[in-house]
Amino acid sequence: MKTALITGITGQDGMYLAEHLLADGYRVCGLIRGQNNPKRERLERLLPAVELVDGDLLDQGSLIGAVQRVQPDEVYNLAAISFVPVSWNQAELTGEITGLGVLRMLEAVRIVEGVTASSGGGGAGRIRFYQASSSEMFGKVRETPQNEGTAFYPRSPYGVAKVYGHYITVNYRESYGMHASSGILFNHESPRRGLEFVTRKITNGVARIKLGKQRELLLGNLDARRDWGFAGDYVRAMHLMLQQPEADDYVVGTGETHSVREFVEIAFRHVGLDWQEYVRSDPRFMRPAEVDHLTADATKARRVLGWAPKTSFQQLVTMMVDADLTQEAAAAA
Ligand code: NAP
Ligand code: G4F
Repeated sequence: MKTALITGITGQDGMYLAEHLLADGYRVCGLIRGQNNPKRERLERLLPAVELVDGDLLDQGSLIGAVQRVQPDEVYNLAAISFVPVSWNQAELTGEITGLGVLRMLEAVRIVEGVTASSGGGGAGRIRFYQASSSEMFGKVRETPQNEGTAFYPRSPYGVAKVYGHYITVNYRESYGMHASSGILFNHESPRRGLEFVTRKITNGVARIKLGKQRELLLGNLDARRDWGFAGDYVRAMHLMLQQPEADDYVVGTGETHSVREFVEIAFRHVGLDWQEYVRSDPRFMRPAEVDHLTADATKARRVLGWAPKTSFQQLVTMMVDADLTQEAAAAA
C-alpha cells in the first residue's frame, strides 16, 4: 500500500485528490494547520479515512516532523494562498506561503531522506514530489496556446510566487536528482470551489437569485477568458505525473477558452433567466493587472500521461449551478 501526504487537504483539489487516491488503495495523510481550523471537522466527517497531521508551510520544523511521521511515498504540495486578489493585499505572506512554502516542503523531503547534492543526478531519494504550479505564471501571455516551453510573465504577486515555486521544484530535481514534478494546471472548478472565485460566485449567485434570496450579482471583468476544466479530472493528472519513471513538468488544461460573460450566460440560461437583468459591473472586482486570456496546449500530458479531461465546459457550468441550487434550497428549508 502506498502512502501519500497532501498539503492543502482542506482545499478544493486536496479533497478530490484524497478521494482519488483512497479509491486507488492509498493510505492518505493530509497536512492541516491552525489550532482550531473549522475545516478539520468537515474533513473528518466527509473523508474519515484521511489521517490528519498538523503542520504549516510557514514552519519548517512542522513540515520535517510531518514527513518523518507519515513516511510518504508521494508528497502532493497543494497548499497555497490561491486567490489572486488577496496576493496584492498580502504580497509578502503570499511570497512566504505560495513561494517559499514550496522550498520548505522540498527541504522537508530532502532532509528526511538525507539527500545531498553529491547524491544527486540519478533518482536520489524514494519520495516523489508534486508541485501545484499554475497557468497564472503565463500571465501576459507570450504565445497562444501555452505549453511547457512558453515563457512566463506573471501579473500578480501570486503569479510571481508560483514562478518561484515552479523553478525551485525544477532546481531540486536538477540539483539533487529528486523525483520532483510540476503540474502547470489551468483553472479548474467544481461545486467545492471557494465562493470567492468567479465561477462559484456566479453559480451560487444564480442559485440564490433563482430562489429569491439575492437580487443582483456584482462582477468585475466579464471579458477575461480562461481555460476552465473540472477539478475531479485534473487530480488524475497529478497522480499520473508521479507514476512516471522520470519527473517532469506538464501543462494540464482543456484547450478550450471561454469568457466570464459566456460562463454567466450559460449559468443563468440553465435556470431560465436572462443574465442581463441581474448582473452589474462593480469596479471593486477589477484587478490592478489582469490576465486576459489563457489557453492550454496539453499535448504532452495527453501523449506521455494518457490524460484527457472528461467533463465539457457546459457540463461543468450546469453541474455547479445544480449543486448550488440543491445546497441553497436545503439551507433555506
Ligand atoms: P484552495 O481551495 O484555495 O486550497 C488552498 C489550501 O492551502 C487550503 O487547504 C489551505 O488550508 C491551504 N493553506 C493555505 N495556507 C497554508 C499554510 N500556511 N500552511 C498549510 N496549508 C495552507 O486551492 P485549490 O483550488 O484546491 O488549489 C490547490 C493548489 O493548486 C494551490 O496551490 C493553487 O494555487 C494551485 N492551483 C489551483 C488552480 C485552480 O484552478 N484551482 C489552478 C492552478 C494551480 P486552510 O483550510 O487552512 O486555509
Ligand atoms: O476565478 P478567478 O478569481 O481565478 P483566477 O484569478 O484565474 O485564478 C485561479 O486560477 C489560477 C489558474 O490560472 C490559479 F492558479 C489560482 O489559484 C486560482 O485558482 O478569476 C478568473 C477571472 C479573472 O480574470 C477575474 O478578473 O474572472 C475575472 N472576474 C470577473 N469578475 C472575477 C470577477 N473574478 C472574481 N474572483 N470575482 C469577480 O467578481
